[in-house]
Amino acid sequence: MDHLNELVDRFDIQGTVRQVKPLGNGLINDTYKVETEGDSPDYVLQRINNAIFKDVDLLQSNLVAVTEHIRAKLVAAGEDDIERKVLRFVPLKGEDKTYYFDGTSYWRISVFIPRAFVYDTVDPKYSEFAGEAFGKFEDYLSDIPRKLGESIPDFHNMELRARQLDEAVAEDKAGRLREPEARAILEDLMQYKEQMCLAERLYREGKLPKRICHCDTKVNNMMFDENGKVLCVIDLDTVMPSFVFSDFGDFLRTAANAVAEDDPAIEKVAFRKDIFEAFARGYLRGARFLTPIEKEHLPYGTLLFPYMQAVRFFTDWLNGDTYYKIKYPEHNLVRTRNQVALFHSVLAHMDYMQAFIASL
Ligand code: GN1
Ligand code: MG
Repeated sequence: MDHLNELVDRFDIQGTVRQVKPLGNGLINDTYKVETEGDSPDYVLQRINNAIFKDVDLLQSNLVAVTEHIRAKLVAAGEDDIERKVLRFVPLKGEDKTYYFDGTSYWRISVFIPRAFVYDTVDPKYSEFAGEAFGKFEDYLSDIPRKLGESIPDFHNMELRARQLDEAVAEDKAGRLREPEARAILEDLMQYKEQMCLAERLYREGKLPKRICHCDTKVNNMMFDENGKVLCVIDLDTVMPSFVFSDFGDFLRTAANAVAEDDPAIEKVAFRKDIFEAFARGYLRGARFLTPIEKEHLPYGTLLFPYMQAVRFFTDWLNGDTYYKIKYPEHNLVRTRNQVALFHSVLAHMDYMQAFIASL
């Protein structure tokens, strides 16, 4: 039996394993599909990226708390097909723990959701479904009794991201600030720093709440059924307390950009109003708990995420590419240019977005 099969055998799964094979193309964790014989469920085996998620115990106890809470809500609402609507993590044989440390890596297993589809881009119709599903996801978790930890501390804290940029600039480890373009990008970003750190200030003033958010609301972190209806929100590693802007803004950062986040053709970068309007409509239907200050600042949240991502990509560029996987030497610079362009496109839509949100 090879190592993967041995790992699977530690977990309390049903059925007999037929094969273990690579699944998907995630950038953070390594993922495998575990196929079993006959009618037993299949499973997903993952190696948890322990360099990014340093406290695996906290991470897994967040995931169990979140999925159990959502499952209880679905049961209470009398939903059918619940096993396809929320992930289930499998404990080790004879233990409550849902992860295994093999001396080098941390592993976990969840039940594979059959007949489900994942997409990388959305049209307005799917954007509205996604908005409602992410809004509902936060709504389900708005009364979770267990206090969740931050699986990546201060993950979406703009003040921290700005500080990390300041440090990268001070050190200029890769000598890249010599380039006039890098200095121009820096100057541009710095102009908006105070404005973009608004959420942390409102929080300190007691005006803005933190809630349990998904914090990685990409279109491809959601599964659809065979009829195009949202089944289930996945990729829950970053579920943690944050501002609702995390989920609203990060979705639109990827879905409402006319091109991919690393497309070098920055003249094609544009904020898509049709995707924004559909997503906002769905989200406001799902996120029934929103306070007026949260709703009013959704346009700010839409602007914040291209900004934060530009800062993060640029910081990594200055640091010599140590965080994000790159496919070619200038990848982080190309990503930065793209996100800066998106930021400016969103900025030009602030009044429009405010009017639209107020109309809902
Ligand atoms: C990372 O690997 P992926 O694409 O799920 C990052 C996100 C960034 C994103 C930018 C843990 O997510 O915050 O928005 O890259 N995740 C982490 O593409 O840092
Ligand atoms: Mg992901």
